[in-house]
Amino acid sequence: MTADATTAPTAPTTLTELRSWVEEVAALAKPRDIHWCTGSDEEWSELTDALVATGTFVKLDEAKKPNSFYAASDPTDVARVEDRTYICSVDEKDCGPTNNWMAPAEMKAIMRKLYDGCMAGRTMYVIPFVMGHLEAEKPMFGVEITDSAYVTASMRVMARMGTHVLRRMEELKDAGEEVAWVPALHSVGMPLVEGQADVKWPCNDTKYIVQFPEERMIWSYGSGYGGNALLGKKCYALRIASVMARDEGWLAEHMLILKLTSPQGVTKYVAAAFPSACGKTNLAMLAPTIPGWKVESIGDDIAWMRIGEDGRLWAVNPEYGFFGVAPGTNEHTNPNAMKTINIGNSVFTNVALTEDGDVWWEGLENPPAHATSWKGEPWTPESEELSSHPNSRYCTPIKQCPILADEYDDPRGVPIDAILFGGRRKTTIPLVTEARDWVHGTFMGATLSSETTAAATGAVGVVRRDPMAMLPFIGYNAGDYFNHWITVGKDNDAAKLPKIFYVNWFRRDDEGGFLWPGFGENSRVLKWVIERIDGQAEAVETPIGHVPTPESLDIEGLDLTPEQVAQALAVDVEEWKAEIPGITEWFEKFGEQLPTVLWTELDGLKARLDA
Ligand code: GTP
Ligand code: SPV
Ligand code: MN
Repeated sequence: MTADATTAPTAPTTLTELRSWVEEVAALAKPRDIHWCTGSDEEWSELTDALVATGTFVKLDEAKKPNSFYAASDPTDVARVEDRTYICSVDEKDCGPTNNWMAPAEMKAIMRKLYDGCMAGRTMYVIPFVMGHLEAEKPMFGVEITDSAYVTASMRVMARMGTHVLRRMEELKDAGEEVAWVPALHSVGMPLVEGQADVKWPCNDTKYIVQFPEERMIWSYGSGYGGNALLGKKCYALRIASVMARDEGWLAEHMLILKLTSPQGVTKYVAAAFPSACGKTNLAMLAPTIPGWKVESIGDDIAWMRIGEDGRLWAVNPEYGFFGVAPGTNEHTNPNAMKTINIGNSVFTNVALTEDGDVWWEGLENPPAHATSWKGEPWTPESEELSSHPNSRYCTPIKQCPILADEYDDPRGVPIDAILFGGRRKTTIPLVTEARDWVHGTFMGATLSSETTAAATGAVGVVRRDPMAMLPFIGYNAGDYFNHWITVGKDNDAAKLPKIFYVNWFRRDDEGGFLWPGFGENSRVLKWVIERIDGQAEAVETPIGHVPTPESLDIEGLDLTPEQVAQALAVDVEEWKAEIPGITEWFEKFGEQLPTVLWTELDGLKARLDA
């Protein structure tokens, strides 16, 4: 349904607040027209046709990747912009030392100026969506307004959206319920004057990714890239949802969710938090190398977890698609991701385009003799430059995943047995460590460290603290967030809560090679984790927690020497002593806000290392 901006009152909804918000935004941004998204197949075709016409999309070969499209971004708009991301809480203290802050009124004044006329010459899309299940007890609605057809098409893959969501909101309202929804405003920030030709990837050098936590509102400007522009994902499902979760006693986390079934048919559910580009998607879709074990996927990036009536921690994946890192994905590392994307209905951004209408990226099998790089330049395997940006992505429907667990569709979610924290560290952190208890596990999460990746702009490979892999996504004071984790442990029956582990797939040997083969072989670590939970596997107690005895980790058929395994598992007291000043400095940032039990954990660690 398309209406002239000035006729917005004919908006196809009885939700008066939504209508007035859309009118208000249209009056400010002055789009050429307004399109209320239905989510239909026809709409997808119209959108993708239009994107092909403007050159944003290239349609891929129908036989190779049905109904799929290639896009290359502006080379300056390739990743999340953490330095342009703000938590505009009313009180600066609620933003905390790890986020950027500006007073809400000040930020709104700046952004209103930017939004004034910013959609000129463009269509304004209104996208009603729900994160999580429409049948949830309290559906988590949102409405994104965007002037980007690329964002609209991508939102259709990543979130449940369209008329059926709008109708559900209206139904609930008609039934007398209060229908809350998160207004999420996005513009690429590139108005078109009369007669001005569009560019393939409109964006603006000025970027703002802004969360107003008290108002549960998102304003984004200047970028078309995933995490900056698909506002249901990081902005809502993590930054805003983490604030809701704090207020309501649940957890919104940067975690994959997987279902693991043993050869005996025993099922367990695992959630794992690794920083961006550190292995969540790969673990979520893991193809086990050990006989008889089975992994099924539930989510690859975000988990919403609530304590159930049974006292256990139940997790749902609020998303509807995968927005996965392309480079490194292949038939060996992630066969299930390959199957998912090969079904089609996908968008590939900043990879290489081959001459036969397919996509390619570093790490994929069969390099093409010639291709067009993500920068639009001719590329061959001899080229010095990469064919694909390191943060190039595929955007693909989760329903196409051949190992999607049935439980994905259950609004109650799944009861989590184990939580894994992990990062990318060349040294120090062993392959796997079990926490002694919830507080110790919270300490592990709070001190999680990882080398930075291309998923965010800025230097790559720099070790930084990334608590619970949530550093860029905690919508409030990280000290309060640690406290929230401690409280969840205190208020609930420890025996029913998940056990916490810390993993590192990225430790290196003296030659710089990975000590652990990773990917499907990580099933061996999952097996040990499950056996620990069931009281079957042995462990050695070390100053940092329990690590596997050499015999307890199943390495049958693994192409590693016992020395290599020992190196992967080693706890080097000197290396750990060297971590202490960094952890101390990290904790000091939070002042009064840091739970004292975390200082106690640090003191305990120091004492054990000195013993
Ligand atoms: P985001 O989508 O940014 O949140 O990333 P993610 O955590 O889902 O990471 P993903 O699974 O996409 O992996 C990112 C990169 O790490 C890819 O290049 C993978 O090939 C690589 N990787 C994933 N798992 C492993 C592993 O077990 N070992 C090694 N060496 N590399 C891995
Ligand atoms: C991440 O960076 O953690 C991602 C990609 O999952 S984005 O959606 O861009 O945040
Ligand atoms: Mn992520």
